[in-house]
Amino acid sequence: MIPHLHPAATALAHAQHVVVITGAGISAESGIRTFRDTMEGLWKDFDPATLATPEAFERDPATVTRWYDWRRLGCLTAEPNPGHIALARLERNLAATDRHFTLLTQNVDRLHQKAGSHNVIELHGSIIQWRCTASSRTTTPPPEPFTTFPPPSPFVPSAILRPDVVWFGESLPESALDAADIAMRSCDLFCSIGTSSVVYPAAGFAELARRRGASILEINPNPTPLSPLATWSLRGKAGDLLPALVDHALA
Ligand code: BV8
Repeated sequence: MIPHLHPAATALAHAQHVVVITGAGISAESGIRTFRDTMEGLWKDFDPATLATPEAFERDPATVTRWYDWRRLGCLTAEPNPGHIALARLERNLAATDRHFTLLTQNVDRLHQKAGSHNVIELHGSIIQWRCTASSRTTTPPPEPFTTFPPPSPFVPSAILRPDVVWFGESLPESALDAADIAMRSCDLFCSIGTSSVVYPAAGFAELARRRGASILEINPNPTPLSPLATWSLRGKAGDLLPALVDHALA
């Protein structure tokens, strides 16, 4: 028993609607670098915040699609870790006891779905899916590298494909925002896991939950701007703390 988990585990055991938001940190233990980790290797001279923009894509679609294809292939071969698996277990248990669970993710790697999570709202889209720049039709490319950059669209001869993610300066999908809004209305426990809590509007959900009187649990090895506002801010890795927390909550 990890004593400092106890009050958070009790809250998890009694919550009626748990809303979880995850960031790149929950996928770190699956070998996927976080968004603000220093870039290394091929991409060490690039800054994700500038590459993840429509302007960069406009200026240099070959480099941007090469970077996303490299990340896409890493996501396809990555496996969910105990943190992802604990959240899928928690969702199953809450559903079985007539309670609610909503998973908001900023991640584009689809590891939550691979771990068995069902009610997943992808706030920033998915790198596994790509979109035609002319028709906006989407396709899931096969699990091998593109052969030309930027990749041609299979739908419109003159168009190209882009990753179906939300770039900086782009709006989040209306459907995702609407689903998140509905979940936040009845949320009584909000868990922020593995995110630096600096990107909006995603980082605003924790503040909204707090204003509405929900308890806030944060799991992160490092402090974030959310930490001083959280009811409990647990310093540690998602892959270590989440399984222990869910074990105690479901015991
Ligand atoms: C928009 C997809 C408006 C692509 C990403 C206020 C309101 C609205 C917008 C803004 C605003 N203020 C500023 C903005 C603009 C901007 C923004 O927020 N900028 C920030 C930097 C200030 N927001 C936007 O542009 C958004 N769009 O609002 O549009 C609009 C309105 C009208 C019309 C047009 C437009 C769009 C934002 C989405 C951008 N896309 N990703 C891709 O993946 O390439 S964001 C990017 O940051 C990531 O992908 C991720 O989704 C997001 C957050 O990062 P984290 O997931 O937190 O990752 P990070 O590396 O930062 O942190 C990892 C954490 O894990 C760390 O804390 C670490 O300690 C922890 N950790 C490490 N190991 C572990 C761990 N935790 C647990 N366990 C471990 N083992």
